[in-house]
Amino acid sequence: MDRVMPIYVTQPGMPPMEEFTALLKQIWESKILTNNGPFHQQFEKELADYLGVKYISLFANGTLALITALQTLRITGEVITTPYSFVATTHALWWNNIKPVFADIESDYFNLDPEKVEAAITPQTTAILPVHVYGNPCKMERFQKIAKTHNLKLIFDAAQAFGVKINENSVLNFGDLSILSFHATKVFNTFEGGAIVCHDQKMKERIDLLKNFGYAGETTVIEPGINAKMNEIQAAFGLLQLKHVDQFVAQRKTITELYRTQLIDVPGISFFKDMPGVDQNYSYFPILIDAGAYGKTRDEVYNLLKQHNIYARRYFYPLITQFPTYKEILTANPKDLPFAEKITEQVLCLPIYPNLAKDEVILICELIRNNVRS
Ligand code: T4K
Repeated sequence: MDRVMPIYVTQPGMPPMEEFTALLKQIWESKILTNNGPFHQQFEKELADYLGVKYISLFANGTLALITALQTLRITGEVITTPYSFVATTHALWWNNIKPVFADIESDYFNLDPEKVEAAITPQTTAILPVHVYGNPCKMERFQKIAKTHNLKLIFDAAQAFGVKINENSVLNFGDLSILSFHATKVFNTFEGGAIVCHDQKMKERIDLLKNFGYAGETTVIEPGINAKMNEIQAAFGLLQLKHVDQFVAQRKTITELYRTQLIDVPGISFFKDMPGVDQNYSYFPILIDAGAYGKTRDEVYNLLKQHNIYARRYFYPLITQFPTYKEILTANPKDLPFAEKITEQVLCLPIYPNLAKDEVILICELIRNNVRS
């Protein structure tokens, strides 16, 4: 270990502290801490404008947003989703007593494969839950068509896709609902936080009820909702973050471009190109390590970086289907997920965050370059 300061896979972008303390003062004075307070209302409005969506409902975190999204649409039975995601995607189904059914991912951007989804539909299928992995949009129009043909609901897990647009239209405008995460590790954070995006006022009212115990007035409970509200401190922080997020994304883009130029000719290392027509958010920088061509395995590279106090992460390894919790209850046959099984063994997400220094990126790339067949 030769670095004193560790480099983690990410580090949150933060506004200047004095901007935040000014807002905290207002919270101390008003004593409104939560339950749709003034910062919550303002953030909801400004966030919808920023993202280019009609209706948004703020949440305490992305997992509660996803659990509530499924409740909102009254999903039951079986839902087809991806094994290549953060476990929260499937946990949200589990918490709703819904059986996850897994289909394989595509070879280009590792998102759920629409053709594999269509082949997996049964009479028990009620919905499709794709994920925009690393913020790269999945084939949304294709999924919309499949959902329409088979009369299924469509929820996008857009936890990693804050601000992403395709042909200048937010990815959040597709499907029945989309959820976002504003966790500390995301491009846009409110410490913890999340949201559901929907397309009409009635749906928003239902979501707002469900995240507040199902309360519709002092003495009326419509149905057993949950407490999933965002508080005033998160909302105030979010308002400030909106002023800085464009700069955070621009800094991430610069880092992405530097990685690409530094790693372009390393045998056995590959990475994504920008998707045509897409405004990316550069949330992750995943590389694939082909052990045959590179001469070392992904885990050897992961450990080499660790020895230098650099903490890359294997998002997403293991696959959700490989966790004992799911392995035991699933009917998924690993042979049905050959591409996901391959990618999970090769992927490594390199550090990327707004303040990551150029020389740190170069050091990481030199370690990877010098390690090849050494
Ligand atoms: N769906 C998808 C597709 C998701 O990716 C996620 C979350 C969700 C749903 C659920 O949304 P939330 O309920 O979380 O809002 C992280 C995050 O906890 C998780 O939010 C995220 N996905 C997932 C991909 O990654 P870990 O266990 O890898 O995080 P952790 O604590 O190891 O953090 C990574 C590094 O970041 C640390 O080594 C240091 C740095 N860090 C982390 C935190 C928390 C900081 O510098 N400051 C911090 O406060 O899961």
